[in-house]
Order: sequence, then C-alpha cells, then structure tokens
Amino acid sequence: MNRRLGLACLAAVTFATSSVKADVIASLFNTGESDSRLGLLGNVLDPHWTITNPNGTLSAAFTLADSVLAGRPYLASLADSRWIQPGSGLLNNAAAGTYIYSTTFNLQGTGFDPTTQQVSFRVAADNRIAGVILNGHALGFTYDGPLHNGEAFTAFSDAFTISNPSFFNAGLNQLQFLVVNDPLPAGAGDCYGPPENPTGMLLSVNVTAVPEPATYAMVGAALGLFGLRRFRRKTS
Ligand SMILES: [Ca+2]
Repeated sequence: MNRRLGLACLAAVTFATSSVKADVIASLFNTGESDSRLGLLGNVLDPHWTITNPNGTLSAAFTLADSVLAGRPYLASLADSRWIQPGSGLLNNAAAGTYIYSTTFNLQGTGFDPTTQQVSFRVAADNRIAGVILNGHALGFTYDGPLHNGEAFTAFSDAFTISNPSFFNAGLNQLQFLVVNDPLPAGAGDCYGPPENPTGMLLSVNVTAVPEPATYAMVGAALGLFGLRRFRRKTS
C-alpha cells in the first residue's frame, strides 16, 4: 500500500469510528453509580434507583457491600456500577417474589434522538430477570443466568439494545426491571451458614450513537475516490 493510500484509509477509518461513539444520557445511571460516574461504596443509598417489594411497598435501594458478595456466586462490582438491593444491611432473608427496580431519566433538551442512537444494557440478578419495561412497554427481555436454582449471578447477560424508538418519551422516561427472588431450594444455605435468600441486581447501561446512512455514504465515497486515484497513478 502506498503512503498516500495508507493515509487516506486511516483518515476514512478515523472518520467512521468517530461517528460511532459511546455517549451518556446525563440522568441515566447504572445501579450503584454516583453522580460523578464512579461506583458507590458498599451499603449506601443509591440516589437513582428505587425498588418496589413483592408486597407493593417501596424501598430505597442500597448498594451491596463487597463483604456480602465475598465467597458467594456473584459477579464482582465494576468501576462504575455495583449490586443494589431493597434496604440496607445484609438482607439475608429477602422475601421470595418479584421486585421492581425502577429508575427515571429525562431526554428533554439532551439532543438524544432514539432514531439514530441506541440504549443497551447488560444485567445480572439474584435470582433472575423476568422482564424489562420502558414507559410501560415490555421489551421482551428475560435473563436466568448461566446456572440455575439460585446460583445464576456469576455473569452478565448479553447486551440487550432497546431498538424501538417509539418506546422513548421526549421528556421523562421510566425504566423498570422485574427481579424475581426465587424461594430457597430444599437444603439450601448449607454452603454459607444458616439458610439465607438475598436478592439484588447489577446493571450496566450504555448509549451508543449510530451513524446515519449519510455518514456511511460519505465514507464509501471517500474510499472510492482514493481507490480511483491509486488506479490512475498505476495506469499512468
Ligand atoms: Ca435469592
């Protein structure tokens, strides 16, 4: 490859990748993430999430301390996210049932265009995700982890992208995860002491700007132009 063509390709690739970038919605946060986009400490209030308990009461969401995760089959905390649970402390015996983890974010004035940008997430839960809802629209997502029977917290789900732009509101949006805490299987608890049945969720969200078709056309035209120049140099 001659030097000019190499530089041309580099410029085109740089142009293409610069239009595909991770972005943030200022008011959309991972679980256990601070306003400054760092992971919160353990056993502190998460200011961005609330949890509705199986009996319908509302709980503040608290981060799980690493000491709670230690020795248990949980995915480790990330630099910008941490497991959260209903209430503070160890919460070793959370009631079985469905917990609704809720957060809100505002797209007003953000320039966010769901027709060209996408929100994706990965999630892990104790015990499993029974559904995800955006503004009342079920997203068709469930996750039961790679293992089963209460040991399914060791890995993130695959990334799931919210691909229906009509599900977003121009202003306030509500994102909800249905987390099922299954009853303890018979004989459970022997590994970690007395029978216990904690629950929790670890979520990582990402916003990706997708290039518009016109961008691809410009990159293609640039590559075609330099290819033509190279052909002319060879044949002249
Ligand atoms: Ca559990």
